[in-house]
Amino acid sequence: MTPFYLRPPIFQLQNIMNEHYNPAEVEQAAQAYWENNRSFEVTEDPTKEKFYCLAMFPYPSGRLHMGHVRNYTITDVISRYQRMQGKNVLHPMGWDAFGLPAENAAIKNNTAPAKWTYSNTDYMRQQLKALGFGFDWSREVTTCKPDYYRWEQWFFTRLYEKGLAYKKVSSVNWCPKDQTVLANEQVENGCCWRCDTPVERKEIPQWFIRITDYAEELLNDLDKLPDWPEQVKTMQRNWIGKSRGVEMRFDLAQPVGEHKAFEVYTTRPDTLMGVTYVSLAAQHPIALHLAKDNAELNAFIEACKVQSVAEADMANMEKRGIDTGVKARHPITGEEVAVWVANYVLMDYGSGAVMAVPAHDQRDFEFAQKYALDIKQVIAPTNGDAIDLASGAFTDKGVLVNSGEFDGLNFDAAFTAIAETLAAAGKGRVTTNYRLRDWGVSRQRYWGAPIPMFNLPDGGEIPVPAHKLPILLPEDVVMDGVQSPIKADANWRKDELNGQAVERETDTFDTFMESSWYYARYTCPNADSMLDSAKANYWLPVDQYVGGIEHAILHLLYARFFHKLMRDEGLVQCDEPFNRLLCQGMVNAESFCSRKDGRTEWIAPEEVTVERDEKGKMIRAFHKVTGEPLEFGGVIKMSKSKMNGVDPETVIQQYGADTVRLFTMFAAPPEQSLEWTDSGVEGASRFLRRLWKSRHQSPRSRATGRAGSGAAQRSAESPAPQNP
Ligand code: ANZ
Repeated sequence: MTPFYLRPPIFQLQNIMNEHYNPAEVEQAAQAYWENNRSFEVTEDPTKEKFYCLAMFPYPSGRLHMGHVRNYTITDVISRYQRMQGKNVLHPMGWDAFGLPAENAAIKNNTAPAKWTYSNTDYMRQQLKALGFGFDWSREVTTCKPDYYRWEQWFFTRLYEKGLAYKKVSSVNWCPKDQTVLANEQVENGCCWRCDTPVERKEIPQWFIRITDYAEELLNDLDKLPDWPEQVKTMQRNWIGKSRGVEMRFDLAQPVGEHKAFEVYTTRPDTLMGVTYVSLAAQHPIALHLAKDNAELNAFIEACKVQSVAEADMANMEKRGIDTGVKARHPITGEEVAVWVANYVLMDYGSGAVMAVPAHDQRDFEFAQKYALDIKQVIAPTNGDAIDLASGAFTDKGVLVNSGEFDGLNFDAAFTAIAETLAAAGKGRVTTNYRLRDWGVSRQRYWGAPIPMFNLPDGGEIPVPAHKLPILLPEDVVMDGVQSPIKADANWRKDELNGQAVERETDTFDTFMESSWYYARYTCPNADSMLDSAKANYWLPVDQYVGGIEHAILHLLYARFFHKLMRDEGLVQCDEPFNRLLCQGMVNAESFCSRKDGRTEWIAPEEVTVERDEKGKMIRAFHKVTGEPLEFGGVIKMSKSKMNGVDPETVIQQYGADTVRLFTMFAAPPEQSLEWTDSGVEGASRFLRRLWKSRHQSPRSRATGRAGSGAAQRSAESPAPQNP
C-alpha cells in the first residue's frame, strides 16, 4: 500500500500533472499538503517501535549553506526509510541561537542580537521548508528563548547544590585598552581584533562544571557505542587522555618558605635515573614564593602569563626558563639537581612540575640544549642500536642503561620496580591522570543565557532559587561594541532575595551548554520542567545522529556528559544519548584565485571561464570580464572566504529542491567529501525530468490519468543510477 504521506500530494498533483516536469509546482503542492496535514508531527505511541533521527541543529547565521542541505537531506532520507518500515519516527529541528556572531552582526547592522537572530530563524525555517524536509515543526526549539534556557539555568543550580559546579579563578584574554574580555576568536595574531592592542591574560573568577568527575565513565562508555565512527571515539579517548604514571616527591635541599618538597608526575618512571634537572610551572607555589625577592624570576613569571596555554602552541613555542638557584634531591640517588622554572610546564596538569629527562623527552631536550644542561642516556633501543643524541631525544620505550640496579629492565619491569622502590621509601605511588580539564562555562559576552547566580554583598554567592528563574536576558538592547549591555547596566544587576540586596552574575553560559541537551528537549518541547521523563524515555536515546566531524570532540563529549548528569538527576534512564553516529563529509567545490604582489584574491567560480579537454580536465581558467588568467585553487571546502560557496537557494530556484537533494545523495557516500559540480546537478535534473516524462507517457498513466501517482512513488522508491 502507498504510505499515507505519499498519497495526498499526488491527488493534488493530478491537476498539475503536465507533460513537462515543473519542480516548483510539484514541490509547493507537496509542501502545502504536509503543512496542512501536519504530516511529520508525531506523538509517543507505545504500540509502535520508535526511531529518533536527529540532525545537528544549525546556528542561525542568516542563510542555509550546502553543508546544511547535505546534513538534513541525509537525516530526511533515513527518516523516510524508517517511516516506510512502519516506525514512529521523530525528526525534529531547531536553532542553536546564542553566540558571538549575533553580537557582531548586531553592531554592524545597528540592530539587537535578538532581532537579528529571530529574523534569521524565520528566513532559514522557510528555506528548510522549501527544501521539503520532513521535520516535526511543532517541536521546534530555539535556545535563546527563556522557555528553553530557564531549564538550563535551573539545572545549573542543581549542579551547584550537588557540588558539581564551582567557581575558580582562571585566565581570560583581556584587552587593556577596551577594558574587556575577548573570546579566542577575537584575538588576531595576539592582538585585539577591534583596536589591535596586544592582548594580555587576566585572572578572573569563573564557573566550572566537574566533567573530570565523569572522565572514567565518559572513556569507558565509548565501548558501548559500536555504531560510532572509530575515528571519533579515538579523538574522544585522546581528549580525555587517561594515562597511568607515577607521582613522586622531590625534597628540596633547603626549604623555600614553608615548602620542603614538591611532587612531579611522570608517565615514564623508567627514565628516572636520567633526570638532570627539574622544572616548575610559572604559577607553581614555590616559583611564586621565590619570585618575591627575585626580580628576574618575577618578570619571567609575568611574561608567562601572556603566553598561550593551548597545548598545540605549548608544543611549538620556544622553550624558555630560569634557573632558580634552588636544588632538589633525586628521590633514589639523593643527588642534587637544579630547580628551574620553565614556560612549557602547565600548572593545571599533574602536579605542575616535571622531572626533566632531556635524553628521552623532546621538550626537555630542546630546553637542555638551549641552556647547556646535562643530557644523560638511560634508555637504549631493544635491538641494540646506538642512538644519536645530537639530533634529538630518543623517546621510544626500550631497555634501561646507566640506571644502576635497574639496568637491563624493559619498560614494564622498570615501571614496576621503580614505582615499588619509591613506594617503599614513602616517596611515590602509581596514579592515573586525565588530560581532560573541568569545563569552564563562563563567558563575559552578552548574547548567552545568564548564569543563575546571586553575588552576595559580603562576598560569596548563592544559586538563584527556582521561583526566581528564569533570569531573563533583556532582548531590546543597544550594543556599543565593547561592553556587554548587561554588564554596562547597573540596574539589570540589582535584585533582592528575602529582603536582602543581591547582585546578579553578569557572565553568560558557554553556548555548548545549550547544544548539550537540545536533543532531549525535542522529546518534550513544552514540558513545564526540564524534561518530561516519560516522553524523554520513550524517544531516547537518539537512534541516528548526523552532523559534521568538526563536532567530534567538544560538542559530542559535552552532550554525553550532560546526558549522564541528567541521568543522575533522574531525568533520563539510558547512559548514552546517541546510539549511532554518522559524520557527513564536506561539500567541496572548485576554487580560483589571482595572485598579485604576493596577495591572493579569491574569485567566485561564476566569474570564471574554464576551458576543459574532452575528458573534462581543466586546461585554462580566466576571468570572464577582465580576461586575466587565473590559478586553480583546488577542489576545497565551500566557504565564503574562498568565494566558492554555492547558495542552495539559487540552485533550488533553477532546478528545484528534489534535484539538489538527489544530487547531494548520489554524488558521494554520506561519510565522504562531495564535489559540487554543475554538470552533476544538471545530470540529476535530467534524470528527474526523464523519469517524469516516462511516467507521463506510460500506458497506465494515460489510461488512468494518474501518472503522478506512479511517478512520484517510483522516483522515491526505485534506486537512482550511479550517474544521474
Ligand atoms: C619525565 C619524562 C621522561 C616524561 C620522558 C616523558 C618522557 P602524558 O603522557 O601526556 O600524560 N608532564 C607532567 N606534568 C606536566 C606539566 N604540568 N606540564 C607539562 N608537562 C608535564 O604526559 C606526561 C608527561 O608530561 C610526564 O612524563 C611529564 O614528562 C610531562 F622520557 O616525565 B614525563
